[in-house]
Amino acid sequence: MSSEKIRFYSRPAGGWGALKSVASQLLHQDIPWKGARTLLSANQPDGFDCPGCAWPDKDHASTFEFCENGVKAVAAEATARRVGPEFFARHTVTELLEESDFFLEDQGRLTEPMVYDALTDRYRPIAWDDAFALVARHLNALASPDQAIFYTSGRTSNEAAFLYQLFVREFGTNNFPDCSNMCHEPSGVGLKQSIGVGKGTVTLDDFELADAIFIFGQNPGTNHPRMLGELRRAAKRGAAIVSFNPLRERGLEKFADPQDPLEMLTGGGTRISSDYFTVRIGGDLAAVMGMIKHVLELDAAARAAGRPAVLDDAFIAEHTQGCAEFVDDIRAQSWTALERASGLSEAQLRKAGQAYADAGKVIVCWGMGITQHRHSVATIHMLVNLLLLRGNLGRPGAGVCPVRGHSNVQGDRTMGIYEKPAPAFLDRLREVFGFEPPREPGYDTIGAIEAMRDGKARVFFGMGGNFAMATPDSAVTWAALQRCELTVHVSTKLNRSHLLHGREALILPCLGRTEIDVQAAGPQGVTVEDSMSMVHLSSGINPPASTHLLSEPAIVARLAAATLAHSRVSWLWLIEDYARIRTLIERVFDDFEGFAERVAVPGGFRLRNPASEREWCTASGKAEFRRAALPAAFEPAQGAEPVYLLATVRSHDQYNTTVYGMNDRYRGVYGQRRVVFIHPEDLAARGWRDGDRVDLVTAADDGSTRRAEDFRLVAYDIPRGCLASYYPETNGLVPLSSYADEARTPASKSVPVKLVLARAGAATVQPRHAAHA
Ligand SMILES: Nc1nc2c(c(=O)[nH]1)N[C@H]1C(S)=C(S)[C@@H](COP(=O)(O)OP(=O)(O)OC[C@H]3O[C@@H](n4cnc5c(=O)[nH]c(N)nc54)[C@H](O)[C@@H]3O)O[C@H]1N2
Ligand SMILES: Nc1nc2c(c(=O)[nH]1)N[C@H]1C(S)=C(S)[C@@H](COP(=O)(O)OP(=O)(O)OC[C@H]3O[C@@H](n4cnc5c(=O)[nH]c(N)nc54)[C@H](O)[C@@H]3O)O[C@H]1N2
Ligand SMILES: [Mo]
Repeated sequence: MSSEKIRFYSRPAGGWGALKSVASQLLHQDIPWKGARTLLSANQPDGFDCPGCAWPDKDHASTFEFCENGVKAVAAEATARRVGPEFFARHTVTELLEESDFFLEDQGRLTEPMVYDALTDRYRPIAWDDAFALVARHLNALASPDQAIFYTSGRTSNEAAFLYQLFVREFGTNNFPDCSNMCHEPSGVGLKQSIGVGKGTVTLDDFELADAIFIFGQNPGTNHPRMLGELRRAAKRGAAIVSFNPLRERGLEKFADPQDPLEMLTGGGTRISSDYFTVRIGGDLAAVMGMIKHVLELDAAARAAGRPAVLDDAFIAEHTQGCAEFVDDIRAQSWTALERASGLSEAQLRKAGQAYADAGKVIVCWGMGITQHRHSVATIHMLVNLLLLRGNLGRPGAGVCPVRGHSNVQGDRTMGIYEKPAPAFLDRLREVFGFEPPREPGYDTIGAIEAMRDGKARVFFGMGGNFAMATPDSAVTWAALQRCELTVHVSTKLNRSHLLHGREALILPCLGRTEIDVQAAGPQGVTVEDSMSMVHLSSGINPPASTHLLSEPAIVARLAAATLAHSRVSWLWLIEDYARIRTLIERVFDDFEGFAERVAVPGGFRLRNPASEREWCTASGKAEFRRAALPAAFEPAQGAEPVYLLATVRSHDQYNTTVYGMNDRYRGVYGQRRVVFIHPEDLAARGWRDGDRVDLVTAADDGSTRRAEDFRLVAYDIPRGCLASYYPETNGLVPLSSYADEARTPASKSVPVKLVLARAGAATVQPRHAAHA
């Protein structure tokens, strides 16, 4: 681990830095170089799907495409480290709570089911059957099935997710909070309203045809490194790549492909973005409105001069509704208001609008910088509006691309992990399985926390993930979890959620996706769906981390068999051969017709996406122009105690709540994570210096004090009034009541905070770091 320092990263993303980082990660996980290649060979036609992210692979059959953070994700699972019963015997839970999140995960893979023993304040081993009996006893003792909560993180396979939702619905509830609630929920909600499908419409082929690719609020160099391959090819053939991001992200600026000998030799790279707009946090809605305003003005001028229109009149007439009112609305916006809200000048907004108008085919991508605000759904509507104006939907080289996070988060939703299931889907479950599924909507993530807090939910079951650290308002959430009668986590690694437990608690260790899963019929594969609706097989190739591990489908099936005395489902028979589960999936979802044959083809198959065929499953039967009010411009309070907007983001060395290391190479941060990026003039305005240490305090008048202590200020190229810091250290600052309208995704990219100088003496002297503006 390197020591604390801040040093501007001047090289392209990727390149030798990436290779070096991989080598040190393998060393750290005690993985020998020899054999590392097979161990890590993700995304091969007959191997496993990379658990790193949901970005697709060309035909899913390409030779190993190098991805630094994919390697880190696989290495973290393939680690030689183990956290077994001896470890738990040595440490009380109270002691472990003192350790960092990095320490907890870094202990290695969980090896045996463990139960909490209140007498000794320790976890001790428990037999699988006893563990299932314990959960069953709690579930069956509840006054109502709605008192139980079933969380899902997004690595769970289609087969496991399908069984899980089936079990929970037969048990009797729709309480399915999932990581999607904190992630791309606004994309699902907004797209469904606008174009009738809550998913992206493009494929990788479209990336080869697009004339312009717009990237809003996404950091692919860190979070979807394989996407840089597509962007690099697009840039090389001259496509415009336009980025909107308050931070200058290295991966969006320049990238050197570790598989390109020339770029590696010369230390050169390919420029990625042709234009980069450092929009104010939360300012994208206004920015896109500004782009549209410019496009409308271009169109009016063209028509007046007798030139061809800029808008696609035929598409608008045939396929959309609401255009006229929408256009009036945008025309009525003043440039001053748009400038204020976006933090960009009229000239910049016009330039971005021009890049859009100049391009024949346009793709719009986005990530968490768009979805984790109060007005996220409105922003997504606006992105769709922009595309609709020139018919950039449902044709080659154009469309929407919400870039998903977890590798099967999209598939989990497809399989029915959703707290508001459609009636038709429930009808189908009833037809196929002969039980009456619950009809009432269940709790989402925010709702689940409130229900536990208020004593309305008593059992928490987590299928993967790290609920305690991923969720907002940590003090409230932690107390809520601790109020439960029983908390259960199906996990691969130790994390804080295991330590903030209910009166009784279980840790159930499972196989990871990279591992061989042997059932009665032999080794099993599972299926996953990537960010572009491609469904394909994934088969583990590594020996399991421990002989005691069960697969996720086996855990669900055995729990269901233990819990449901008169089940209509032959649980244990189903998991003998996962093909049997796929047969059921095929019977429930029409889109999976011929599942077995279609998924056997290398690369798998694409689920139908009506919007990409210009079939609009919306209320009106058309693609809808949707109007949005400009959110009140955030005015940093002047004076002694200014309020800033804080975005909580990922470093280069983490996977969500899993911290792999203390560096964030591309942002020049080494050996530390408690940093806050701030504009140099905002520093100067307070009489502070780069390197000073501060506490962050949420500016909310709800009576609670939310404080995160001792962060190092780092002067950075970020708009004034905006701050960025890492998740999950800052999750305690996000109020539970602050979330996206309609989608209820925590607004973790726009937290109003004040800065307070940390106690004198806490500060350590750091070299001064010039902002690289
Ligand atoms: N290595 C690695 N890969 C991952 C993950 C990981 O943690 N590590 N996580 C996975 C998951 S679950 C997800 S959802 C994705 C997340 O991938 P991303 O969507 O890239 O996630 P973040 O790092 O949270 O933030 C993205 C960007 O939003 C910018 N941003 C912040 N506020 C705003 C704003 O108001 N407007 C705009 N335009 N930009 C803003 C930030 O500067 C940052 O560059 O990655 C997935 N892949
Ligand atoms: N402030 C703030 N909060 C955020 C975000 C943010 O940007 N800012 N991002 C949000 C987003 S986008 C997301 S997706 C959520 C992520 O929330 P989660 O999905 O809940 O969190 P992860 O950190 O991905 O989960 C890590 C744990 O998953 C377990 N695990 C890993 N692989 C497997 C597996 O194969 N099976 C099982 N059963 N368990 C496994 C390990 O035990 C590990 O400790 O966090 C959200 N929270
Ligand atoms: Mo995510």
